[in-house]
Amino acid sequence: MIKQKKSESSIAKIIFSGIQPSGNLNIGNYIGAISQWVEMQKDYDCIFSIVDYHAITVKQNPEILRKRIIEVTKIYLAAGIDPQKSIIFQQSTVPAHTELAWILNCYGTHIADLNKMTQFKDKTGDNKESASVGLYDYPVLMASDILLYGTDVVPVGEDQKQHVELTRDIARRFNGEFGPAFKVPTAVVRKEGARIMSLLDPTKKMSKSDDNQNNCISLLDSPENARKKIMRAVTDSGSDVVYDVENKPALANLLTIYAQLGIRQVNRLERDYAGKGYGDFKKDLADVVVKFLENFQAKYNAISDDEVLEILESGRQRAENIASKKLEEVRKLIGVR
Ligand code: ATP
Ligand code: LTN
Repeated sequence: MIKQKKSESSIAKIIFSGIQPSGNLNIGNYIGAISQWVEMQKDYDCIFSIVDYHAITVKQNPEILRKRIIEVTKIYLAAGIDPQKSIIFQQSTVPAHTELAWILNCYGTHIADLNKMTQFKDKTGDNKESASVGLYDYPVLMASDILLYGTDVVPVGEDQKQHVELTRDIARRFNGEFGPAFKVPTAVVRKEGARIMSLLDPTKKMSKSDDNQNNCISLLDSPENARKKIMRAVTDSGSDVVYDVENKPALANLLTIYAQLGIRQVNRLERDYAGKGYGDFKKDLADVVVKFLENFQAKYNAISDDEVLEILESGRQRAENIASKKLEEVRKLIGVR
């Protein structure tokens, strides 16, 4: 029997994911999200967005934001997202996202849902009253991103699972009221590397919007700066290189980074470093990180801005084509058409 190509099959599953152009993307974003997207392209129809309207839920400098949209696109491309196969587009260029978000604000989302969102609580702390309404409503825009495309699977880091759960609730509620308009998506989180921790505090997530950039290795850090950050990363008491999240959380995090970027399993690393100390381990990890960054940045630097603009325009057209149909169906269901 002739094997059906994925694009000709009617059952190819759909993937949607996105990253905010809100800071310098780091190896946490790469390991937790982008690297699994690259693998998934083989088996799924993929849509990857640069979610700029999510980024403005906190203040952004317009000049920097404009630059970062191009930068994040280049990062997707350098990591191996193939624009011939997958759709790459900028969220704000497809207005269906914000329009559906409004409809879902009215149908499907309860205030009690948003009050449970831990990301909002973590990001605002004691300053909830002065946070933007957009930051509070952020998960509804994310639900609309996902639901517009009939998404089956949403590959994300650990911190985004709750938002995908909410998306499922919203879809079910809407479908319950108006009929089966939306597919109910599932979050997929990597088994290892779904939550890369800060280099200076292993109880905190490595975050691109952290004020202290020594917490993370940016994908565009100079290799030498990255080396320094690894050598300065905190370790735990003791000296044995063993994976023990409870008692050695900092080392466990470094082992995960090594395993993911160096493509060597953690238990193999434990064997390789038996009898050696943290110093040797960190030196080798720094080499792995430097090699990874050099390779990644060579690809990144070879991509021109013009190429990016062309890819985003073609992605916009393909995304718009899918999203506008779903939105029109929803408008009819709720009675505004
Ligand atoms: P910020 O920290 O600025 O709020 P972020 O670094 O979480 O943002 P996002 O754009 O919100 O970046 O996330 C992009 C993707 O990267 C998401 O799928 C998210 O789960 C994943 N991700 C972010 N940080 C990490 C991390 N430290 N480890 C693993 N995955 C991560
Ligand atoms: N909130 C996500 C970014 C994001 C997203 C999405 C991820 C916006 N829309 C749709 C997956 C699917 C984050 O990572 N902070």
